[in-house]
Amino acid sequence: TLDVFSKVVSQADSRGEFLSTEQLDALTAVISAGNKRLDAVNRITSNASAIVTNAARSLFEDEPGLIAPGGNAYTNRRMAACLRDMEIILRYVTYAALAGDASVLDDRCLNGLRETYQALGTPGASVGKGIGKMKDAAISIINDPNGITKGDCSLLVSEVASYFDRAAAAVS
Ligand code: PEB
Repeated sequence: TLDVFSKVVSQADSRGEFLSTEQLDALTAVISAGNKRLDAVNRITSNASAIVTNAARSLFEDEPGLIAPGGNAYTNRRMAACLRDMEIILRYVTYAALAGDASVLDDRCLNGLRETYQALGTPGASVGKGIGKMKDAAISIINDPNGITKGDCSLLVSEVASYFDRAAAAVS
């Protein structure tokens, strides 16, 4: 299959014409949407450890039972597993955001995760809450106008939000 650039070339060539202004404008829009996407993914990626740590801290503040004796995140080993899980989920969300497609998130991260948590006695609803906190942090980082000309990112933001929602729904 041809990418959008090759497609436009082949359409113009079949008419024996130069590329039209409309075609060039449409390709400019493709690039600009891609730049927004890369910027958003880069922002999440370079803030990943802060996003994970702050979300976990806030989750444990809301649900102190998780880190008290008997809680699923009690002991350093389980705390480490919990932070790692949140990092894994955030990583797959960034993959989906880059690809513009949830299938890598579904197939390689979410598939069977609910059952894994049930088997481990890990409260899925709490994982879901942690994911929601990562979502809020990621969105405010994407929307931060600092250092860039602020454009309309609403479509991209709702797409990225949908990947977090999808992950939370898969375990809650
Ligand atoms: C999923 N998580 C855990 C395990 C697995 C996953 C497979 C068991 C094996 C292990 O401990 O490493 N692994 C993880 C994942 C992928 C993967 C997402 C995707 C590709 O391969 N406990 C809490 C919080 C929550 C938590 C609510 C937010 O109380 C997580 C963090 N996950 C948690 C904990 C464990 C775990 C394992 C605490 C350890 C549980 C235990 O060993 O008792």
